[in-house]
Amino acid sequence: MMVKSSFSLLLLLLTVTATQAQTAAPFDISEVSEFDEPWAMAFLPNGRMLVTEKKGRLQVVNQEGKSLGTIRGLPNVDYLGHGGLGDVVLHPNFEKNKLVYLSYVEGGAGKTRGAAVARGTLELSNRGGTLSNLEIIWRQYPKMVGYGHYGYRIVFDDEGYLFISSGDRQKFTPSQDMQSNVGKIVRLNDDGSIPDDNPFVDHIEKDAFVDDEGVYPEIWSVGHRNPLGMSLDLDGQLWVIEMGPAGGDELNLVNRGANYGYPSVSNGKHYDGRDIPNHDTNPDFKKPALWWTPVISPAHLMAYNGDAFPEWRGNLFAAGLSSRAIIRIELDGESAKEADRFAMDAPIRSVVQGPKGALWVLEDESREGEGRLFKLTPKKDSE
Ligand SMILES: [Ca+2]
Repeated sequence: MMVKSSFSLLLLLLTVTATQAQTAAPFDISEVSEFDEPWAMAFLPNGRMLVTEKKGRLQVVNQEGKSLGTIRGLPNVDYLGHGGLGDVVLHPNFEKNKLVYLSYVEGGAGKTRGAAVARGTLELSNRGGTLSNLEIIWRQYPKMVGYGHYGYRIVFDDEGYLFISSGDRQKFTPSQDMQSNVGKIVRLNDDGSIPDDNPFVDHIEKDAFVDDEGVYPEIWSVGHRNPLGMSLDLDGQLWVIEMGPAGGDELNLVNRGANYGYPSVSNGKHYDGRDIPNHDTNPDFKKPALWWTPVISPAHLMAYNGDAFPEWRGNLFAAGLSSRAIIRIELDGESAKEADRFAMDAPIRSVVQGPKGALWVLEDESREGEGRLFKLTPKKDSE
């Protein structure tokens, strides 16, 4: 009897909780499709989507969720741990040049591996398509043993420069090492060459990969941990969201040449319990605009400018893994605050704005590798 009433109470509580979560979110959720460990997605001009799967498959999908085939001609992907096939981004001038950029993990000597970015020319067909003229335009250096913290998000800015987030490979100190591009944000021209006005480019001979002082001229900012989300806001400012250690997830406004402090400072602790000084202790390091303890485990970042949710224009949306949520962030110049946390009851890998302003959301691999694709549209109900 006791057990039964407790069970009823639990059911009631669960129902109330679920109802509250749904009432709080001003959208309806429809399940569109399902993928094998999906990681990223990009909309094509024709309204179809490219969806990456970590094991190395790039699918073409229509808005009803039907797979129209896969893209052939992809680079060899080293699939293990956090890594495999990662981000997919269209060149800003895609309609003319058909260039698609992919990030992925590349195996090296021994058991080393590292992130890489390649681009190729996309030709679509009835059964998917092909990527030709594949060229690798960037590599993490040096390659390292281990299979975590690649980062490897790709963003183009309004001037056509290419930013890549490069995670610390769970090795800590490379994030402050100027002879490595690990734990950095890098800035490149669209062909992988180095812009003349990068912050650490002063002394290099043109086209040299490393300058006289060993500083990597591709580096744009320093001291990042695992920057899994990166986005421009509607004013053209670059934001990066990164997982902290135990505590201290960060949203950072990325400034040219700035140092974000990892592993010298963090608002979290090391997993083994050792303390890390807070950002406040050292003014040489730029503090996060927003940080989270307990962590949200951010996996993606997107700025919204659509019509479906006009009140959200200019907001950032973060995908939350351990928080199993979508986090809405309001910006005011260089400051940021969490405005909403929409419970999704699933670890969220990616949030992308679709053609009519709907939010398209990828679930992380959670049920035997499968991750669902959801579409979020304005709530149709009473009112
Ligand atoms: Ca930091």
